[in-house]
Amino acid sequence: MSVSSSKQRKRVFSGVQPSGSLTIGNYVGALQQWTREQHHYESFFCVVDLHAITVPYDPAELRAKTREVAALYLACGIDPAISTVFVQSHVPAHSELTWLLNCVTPLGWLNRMTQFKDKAARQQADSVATGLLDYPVLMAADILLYQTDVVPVGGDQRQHLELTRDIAQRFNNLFGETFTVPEAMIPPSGARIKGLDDPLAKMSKSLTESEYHAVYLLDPPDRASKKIMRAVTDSGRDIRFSDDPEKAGVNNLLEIYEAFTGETREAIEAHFAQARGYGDLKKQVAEVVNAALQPIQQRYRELTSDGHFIDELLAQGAQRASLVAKATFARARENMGFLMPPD
Ligand code: ATP
Ligand code: LTN
Repeated sequence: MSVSSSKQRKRVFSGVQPSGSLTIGNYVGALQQWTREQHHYESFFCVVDLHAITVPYDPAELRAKTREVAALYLACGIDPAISTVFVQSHVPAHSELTWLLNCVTPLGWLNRMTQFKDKAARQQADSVATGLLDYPVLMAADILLYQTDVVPVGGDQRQHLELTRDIAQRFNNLFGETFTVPEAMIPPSGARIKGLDDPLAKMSKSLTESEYHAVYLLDPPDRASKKIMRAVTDSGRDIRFSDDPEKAGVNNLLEIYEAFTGETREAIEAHFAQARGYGDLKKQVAEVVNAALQPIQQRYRELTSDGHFIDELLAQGAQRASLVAKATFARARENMGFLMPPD
């Protein structure tokens, strides 16, 4: 595959933080879309390690999860022959462009971000890192460096995408046409899978201690089933898609079923009209989830059995990504009035 700094096709860019083990929420919101869209766009899939250090973390865990997340991209179907897979910190232009964008981003725009407010509220006020507030500017740099057209993400990232567009437009107005203004691509259903233990909260890979919150992509089938069988529902029997917060648990299970089977909502409701209560629904959700996870886990084991394969792949990915990122960064720097550095 050839990658050049000028665009032959429309581009996709997206990333996941190595801040924990990937969940079925990450799969539905991100990876499922990526594996489909890589055939239509020139694609860059990044393990965003610089984002994962914006909250307290353990260095050994970061190292292990960075490799694990990269291997899971491939295990879920990202094809390195057609897509570029790399680690954010391997391409220094991500950090460098962030500084330039910081200087065109009004502080008020960052103070409004709900993810910042949520994550900051979980920590002691005097230990919240400046990087947590600045997180969306780093994300904008990720996306804009690749002249990205489309960003496939879950519904929780909509606000960050709007901010990226605002930053790109402001930069282009101030300094001349420099960045493509990207669009978000959010799946119509499953945009926000909820916690199994708390169906009003987003399923997250790092924000809970509860064993029954999330199904992880590497969970063995009995563990995944146990979590799904214990999912919080309500005291009724009606198995239908619904916006009623009382029915959020059943709705979440149905959305998971929908995302993993690709069936229509009408077909799913008709299918479960005969079910004997929520136990039956849960059993069938567990079956479709495990059927999808098994081949992913098998490929993951194969990919990680050779200790160097993933590192080599990431080294190649960083080279390809750097070609594009360097060209955009040079243009941004020049348009902002910096002297080109001596060779
Ligand atoms: P963390 O809990 O560490 O903040 P996270 O689980 O929310 O992380 P991210 O790395 O922030 O995961 O997100 C990676 C991608 O997965 C993003 O596109 C995000 O929108 C998507 N995603 C994360 N959780 C969900 C979810 N529950 N439902 C749908 N998409 C999700
Ligand atoms: N903030 C994103 C992760 C992320 C990302 C990106 C997603 C960082 N940089 C660039 C798409 C494009 C999240 O999902 N929490």
